[in-house]
Amino acid sequence: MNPPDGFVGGFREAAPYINHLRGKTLVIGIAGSLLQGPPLRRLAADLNLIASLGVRLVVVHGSRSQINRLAQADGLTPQYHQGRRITDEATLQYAKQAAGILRSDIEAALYSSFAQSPQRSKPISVASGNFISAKPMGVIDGTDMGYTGLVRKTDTEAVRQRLDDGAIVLISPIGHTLSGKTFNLSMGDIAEAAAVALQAEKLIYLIEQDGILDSDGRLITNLSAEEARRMMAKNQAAPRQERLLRYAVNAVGHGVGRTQILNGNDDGSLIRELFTRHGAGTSVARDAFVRIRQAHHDDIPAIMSLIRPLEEQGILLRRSREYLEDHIGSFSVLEHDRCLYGCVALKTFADPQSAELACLAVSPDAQAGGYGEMLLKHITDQARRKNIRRLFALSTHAGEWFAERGFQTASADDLPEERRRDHVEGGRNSKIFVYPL
Ligand code: 1C4
Repeated sequence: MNPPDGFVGGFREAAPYINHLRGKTLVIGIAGSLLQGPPLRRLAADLNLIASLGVRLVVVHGSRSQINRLAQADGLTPQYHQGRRITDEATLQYAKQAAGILRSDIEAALYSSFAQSPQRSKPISVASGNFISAKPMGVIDGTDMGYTGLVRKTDTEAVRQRLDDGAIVLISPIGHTLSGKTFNLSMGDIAEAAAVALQAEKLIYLIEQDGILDSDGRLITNLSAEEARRMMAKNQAAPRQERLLRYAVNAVGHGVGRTQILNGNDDGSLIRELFTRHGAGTSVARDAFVRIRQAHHDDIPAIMSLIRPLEEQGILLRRSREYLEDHIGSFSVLEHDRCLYGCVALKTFADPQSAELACLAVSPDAQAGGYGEMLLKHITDQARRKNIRRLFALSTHAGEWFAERGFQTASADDLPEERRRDHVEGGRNSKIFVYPL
């Protein structure tokens, strides 16, 4: 086995994601608090890099913390109703001022990160403009929200034109009405509306927490729209997190592929989310019915009918019913609409740092739809949680599939002792792959 090579492995893992995202539109909403100092410089560098790979970027910036600072400098206390800012005349001026300063700072950061990167002869241009029209929020429960507005419409044609020209589109949280009035909008609203209007591949929110947290403060990595709705119904999310969940659910319910909520202070989180299997933060997906879960004894008949034909073709090892009954705890199954479409097992060894991805199968009628990739991600996440450092896979037919996903070729000598014995005695001559975690 070659020594684990972080760069080569990482590059191989990233390549399919780079190909997939080229030409796709991402809408990225960034909290105002991240848009200064080192976080802004790092984000600008990452945005430049992503745009240079041919990904179409629409960036929406927030301005909450900047508006608060301007108001507080004048001795004013920001007023909120139901978590929304009440915008009076003075606050509207702060909002305009903050938007102008932020736009200029972001442009400067994008420009300077370009200047430090060797890859281009010409900076990626930044297009801003009146892409968003607004309407007043009005009076809520007797409280006049003043110049706080809602998104009326996104000018998708204008945005698409700028994206076609190769620009990064930058949208400020300010909108105008046809009668020429200006309203203070929320970054979250605009990003959601733009993602839906543009039918974006992903809507991403960069915030100051790791993502959506459970009641014990632990990161929830995956939520279906249905699970997110349940969390909101049971008031299990803090108010600001609940708002993000609502945006996420609305967006995926209206055609956006996925919503991702990430920590923008975590250096490289955006790159990890887009170009690694592990991803980052919380992912909210539209499909409420596809899920991977721990297998139960009741699943054994369905697992057997999935794997028997593959065993007969010599693709999978033979596993008796007794074996499955004894080892069902190491199996996970993928189900769609309560039908089983895939399975995988994590086999552990005496060496606690090594494990094997085994018995991976996706039903023939569901192949090439990403289920194999989902099962692989599930098992690498599970292995990481168990502090496993090397994930092996042995295969007679699917070597390319693993190589394309960042696995490296290995030899029998690299396998844990007990697996090496079985491999040699079994005489299957399977190819051996390893994925360093
Ligand atoms: N080789 C290369 N590419 C393949 C491929 C293959 N055999 N099968 C599918 N692909 C490509 C598709 O063409 C598609 O490419 P595209 O169109 O996107 O460019 C892409 O992969 C689809 O990716 P996906 O994420 O949608 O994948 P799924 O189709 O959902 O699932 C499986 C991929 C390989 C899991 C699926 O095709 C399948 O179930 N195949 C039959 C079973 C199989 O080969 N499983 C791999 C087992 S290796 C054994 C054991 O029993 O433990 C043997 C151990 C031993 O000692 O030999 C394992 C691990 O279970 N080992």
